[in-house]
Amino acid sequence: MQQAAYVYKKALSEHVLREDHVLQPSRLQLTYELLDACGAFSQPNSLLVSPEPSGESDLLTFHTDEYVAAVKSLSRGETKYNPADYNFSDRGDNPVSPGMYEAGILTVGASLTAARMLVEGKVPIAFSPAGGLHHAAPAYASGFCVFNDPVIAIDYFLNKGMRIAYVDIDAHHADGVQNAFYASNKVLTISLHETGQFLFPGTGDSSETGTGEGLGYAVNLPLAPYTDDQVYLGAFQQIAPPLVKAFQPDVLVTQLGADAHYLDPLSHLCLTSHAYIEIIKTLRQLCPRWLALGGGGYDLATVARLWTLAYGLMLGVELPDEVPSAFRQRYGIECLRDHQQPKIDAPLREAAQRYASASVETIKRLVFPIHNI
Ligand code: OKP
Ligand code: ZN
Repeated sequence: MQQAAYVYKKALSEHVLREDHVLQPSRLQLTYELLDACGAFSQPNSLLVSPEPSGESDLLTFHTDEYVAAVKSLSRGETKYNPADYNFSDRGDNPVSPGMYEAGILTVGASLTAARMLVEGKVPIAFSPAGGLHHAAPAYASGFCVFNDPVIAIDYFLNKGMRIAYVDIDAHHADGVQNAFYASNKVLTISLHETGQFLFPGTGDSSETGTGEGLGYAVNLPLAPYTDDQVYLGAFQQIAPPLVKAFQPDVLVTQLGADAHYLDPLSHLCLTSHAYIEIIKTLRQLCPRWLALGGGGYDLATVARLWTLAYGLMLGVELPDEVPSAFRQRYGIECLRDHQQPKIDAPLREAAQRYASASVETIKRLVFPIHNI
């Protein structure tokens, strides 16, 4: 049986939010080409799947009728709706762009295709790198996200009666996904991110733990700027595996944003590929069914390297570090793994360690008892 599906087609990379926008979907084509150059798609246990757009009814499991109609209309260049009412603005994070509706339904379609393959038992692992748009709200765009494919995919699993654990390693708080399931004990959300004191969207304090029946089913692990591999992994390993194991999900959904890397221009977290590999290896062992989604990541070469490493691990193969020469010459990416580390002064490192430890202790105090840990 195939081990892992990669759900992607070139059209997902061709949408332009704005010429100078920091989120460049072309990173997805770069990732695809790097994977191809590394031979990932010719592994016998790899399945490359081309997605179709989602239907409008899929969007409506989370988004409002009015918002879907507004995105569709604005996407065509019409002036019936006021962009500002849905958090769109020309120079801001969420510009109105021609074709944004089609790009949105194709992205949601990719994540739903991946989700369906898991439910139908076609593969144990499915990766939708275009997905992971975790900030979109029911009635407005946010943080470069128009439609919230993680929530829509989780809604699909919930409709099959499944319990879902969601782990989000993007540098930004997974506010849209957390809010959607804040009162539910059928979805455990865990977000690790740079503290909202310094980074968009400003939420995700460790005191946010869910409400009502959902109390203890939202988990936040905020981290300080300059958090490095060792500090991150120490915190991650103490929180994510025990909680996911206690919850016993039917499916693990992960958002694998690559913006916690030290070369990323948007966050101040300082991970290398080493931590990223360890995280992926840990996630892989947590659940027999795994929907992996993409997410943030604004240094194009870093995104391509980290997601190539991730899909290699999903296939269970150790991809060679050295990038084949044709690709190296075309794109200047020499190795998949990092061979340099960020230099962090001792006082900053220690402050980051203290911050991480405090977040971990808060979660252990507020959340662990609810799961009998
Ligand atoms: C999306 B993802 C202030 C700047 C905020 C938004 C960042 C969105 C990140 N207007 N920028 O989680 O990587
Ligand atoms: Zn992010």
